Amino acid sequence: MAEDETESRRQQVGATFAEVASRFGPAPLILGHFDADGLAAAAIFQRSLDGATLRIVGKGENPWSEEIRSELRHAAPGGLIVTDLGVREGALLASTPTAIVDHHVPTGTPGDAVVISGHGWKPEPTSALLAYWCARGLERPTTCCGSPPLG
Ligand SMILES: [Mn+2]
Repeated sequence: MAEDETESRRQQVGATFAEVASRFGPAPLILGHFDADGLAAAAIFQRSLDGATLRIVGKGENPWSEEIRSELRHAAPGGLIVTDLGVREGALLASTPTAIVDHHVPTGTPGDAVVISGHGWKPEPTSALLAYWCARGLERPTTCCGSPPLG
């Protein structure tokens, strides 16, 4: 892929995520896959969002299962980020701003969640790279001299 196309995708990912994050209430919840990519993505999101909590989704678990949906209803987070866990059919948690950040083959439409998917891009980004681009989208401009938090 040409360099300028990657740059435009990076900016688009950052802007899309910033829009969802602007609708989050306090204590957003991050759901992340337990593998290396999912953990890295989840760590980047947790570092970039004040007050965010983290729930690692383990082997055999699936966010779209009734078990985890029930857990989400009880947790009632101010927002939801679901990363490296696929894109499946149906809303995960009603009336909660949700970002799904992933690179696997999508198999459905997750309600009105905002989907940031790198699937099919060449080169295909990891979830952690997408998370990094999302975090960059939240950075405030620095007035002087400082390094950006995730620069
Ligand atoms: Mn994974």
